[in-house]
Amino acid sequence: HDWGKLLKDAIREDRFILFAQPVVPLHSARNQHFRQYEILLRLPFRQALLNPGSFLPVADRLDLMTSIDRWIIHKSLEMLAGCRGDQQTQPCQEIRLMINLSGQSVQDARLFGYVEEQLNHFGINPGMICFEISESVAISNFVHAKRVMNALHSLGCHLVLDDFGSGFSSLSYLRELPLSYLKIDGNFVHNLVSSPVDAAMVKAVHDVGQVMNLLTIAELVEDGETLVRLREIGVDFAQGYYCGRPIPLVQLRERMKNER
Ligand code: G
Ligand code: G
Ligand code: MN
Ligand code: NA
Repeated sequence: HDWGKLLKDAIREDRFILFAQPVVPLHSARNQHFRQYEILLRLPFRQALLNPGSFLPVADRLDLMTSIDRWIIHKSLEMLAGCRGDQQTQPCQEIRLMINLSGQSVQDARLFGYVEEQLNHFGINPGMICFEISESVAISNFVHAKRVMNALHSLGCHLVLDDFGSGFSSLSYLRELPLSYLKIDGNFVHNLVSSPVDAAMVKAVHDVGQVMNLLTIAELVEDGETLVRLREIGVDFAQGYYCGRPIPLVQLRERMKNER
């Protein structure tokens, strides 16, 4: 199959579908009305929905990632604007959308201008947007990553270092990035209950986050026992099938509209 053509057509013809997965607080009553969702990309193909793992590597090789990330940013902000209803007030103030940025977007000098323009166009408070950049992307393009993260932070957007721990080489660069959250790599979370080494890793990452005043998120939480352990460790947020499956973004928008 011609994946290049499929992906280019999908961008041009709006054929991707966005899902949203809740990132839920593990402790605080203070965050009860504040809801966060990670935006996840899916591609319809022959009556199925493909996950990013099966098509993003191709998109990356074909230099399509900046287009795809921009499409996701546009659609996510459009969705927030769409649940504003008739009022001219900020839409759904209590929501935050977490949007993944690829390595190509991190190196895109015009990404910042695009984000600023889209926020203005839709009248969205930048604090409602949080960009996720994976640790491996941030380390391998540190100069670019630092520049783009500082620029997005200066706009008022939040930042997550995603998959943190997978490239646990040095912690010193953490001090140089304007982060709000660390997302603990799911590979450690997944075996938290059965593996003392993985449990120690999760605790170590959380402790680093706490000392640096960063909120921590554990991903890939698939059972209640893991959730209990995460709460004991003190991790701030959890994400995974046990806490909530990804749902289509349009479904989330309807839910939010009805709650207004
Ligand atoms: O949804 P899934 O678990 O299959 O995603 C696999 C990986 O693809 C994720 O870990 C994430 O890094 C990446 N990914 C998912 N959605 C997006 C997206 O909207 N944009 C980018 N750039 N990457 C994404
Ligand atoms: O970019 P990133 O690694 O953050 O994306 C996380 C991916 O993990 C999402 O694409 C989502 O589809 C997937 N995911 C979310 N929760 C679970 C889970 O509990 N188990 C598994 N196996 N995958 C999950
Ligand atoms: Mn992510
Ligand atoms: Na992740």
